[in-house]
Amino acid sequence: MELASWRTLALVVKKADVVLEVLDAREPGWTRSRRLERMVEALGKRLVLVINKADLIPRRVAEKWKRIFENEGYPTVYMAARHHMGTRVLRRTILRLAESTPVVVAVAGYPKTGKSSIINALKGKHSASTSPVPGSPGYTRHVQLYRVDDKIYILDTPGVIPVEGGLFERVVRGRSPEEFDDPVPAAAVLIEHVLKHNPLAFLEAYGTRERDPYRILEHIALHRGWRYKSTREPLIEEAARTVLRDYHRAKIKYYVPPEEYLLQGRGRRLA
Ligand SMILES: Nc1nc2c(ncn2[C@@H]2O[C@H](COP(=O)(O)OP(=O)(O)O)[C@@H](O)[C@H]2O)c(=O)[nH]1
Ligand SMILES: [Mg+2]
Repeated sequence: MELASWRTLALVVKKADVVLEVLDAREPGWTRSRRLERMVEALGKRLVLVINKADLIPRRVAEKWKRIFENEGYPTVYMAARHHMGTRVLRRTILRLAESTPVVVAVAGYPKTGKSSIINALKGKHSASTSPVPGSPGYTRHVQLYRVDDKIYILDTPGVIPVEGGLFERVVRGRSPEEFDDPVPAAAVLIEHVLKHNPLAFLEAYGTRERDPYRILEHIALHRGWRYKSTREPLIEEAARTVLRDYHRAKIKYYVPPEEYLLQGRGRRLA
């Protein structure tokens, strides 16, 4: 299980030279954490912003996010870790920042942004053949250091940012569906937001043309035969949990125009 606390996160950051802050390409603004960035800077480590799940957004949009973040002074890459795309550029960026080699890399971010996928992508397809570095001092059984190549070592324990914020923020920052008292308002907020940016998102994901969040949840529940035993009403709570889960499994596609992020001012959008 991934334990999310700022203390654990700090322990991971302290062990690294370079920290990758993993963002969801659909919501790079909301999945950034100023608090993590300040911590990395305060501890004297180098930061790379990694826009992951870039296969879900147009390339020109990914390029635009990259330019915006680089203008803020952060080295930025975009990638699709699940498809092992972008790892070469990521490795090059890590090496460019390394003050000496081997460089130790930590992967941090909100839950479900793709930290484990990035660690696996860096380890390579033949991760069975990559072995932990034996006898590396200060590394317990739980925190292992993997050798990616001669120059790059990676911590196999991701740094998980604790999920905070309002309902919408908690949703896109990966709070798990089970952790919401009522998953229905959480899913409704997400659905409304997604529809604003991609009116076809739920047609593509669930085959429904409905535009009302509750009707979309009803459609999903009825389609899958989820009903209350007593009343036979559609079990929309189950549908809501499904939507929240599917969102993080990258089944729901949309993008936010980066111009919107610039207009709203970065200070307001970052925790
Ligand atoms: N489409 C897409 N899905 C991804 C990508 N990277 C990760 N995912 C999916 O996102 C979900 C969370 O990924 P995971 O690596 O477990 O995230 P973690 O919680 O940050 O470690 C999984 O369902 C992954 O398959 C990506 O680049 N593209
Ligand atoms: Mg993980």
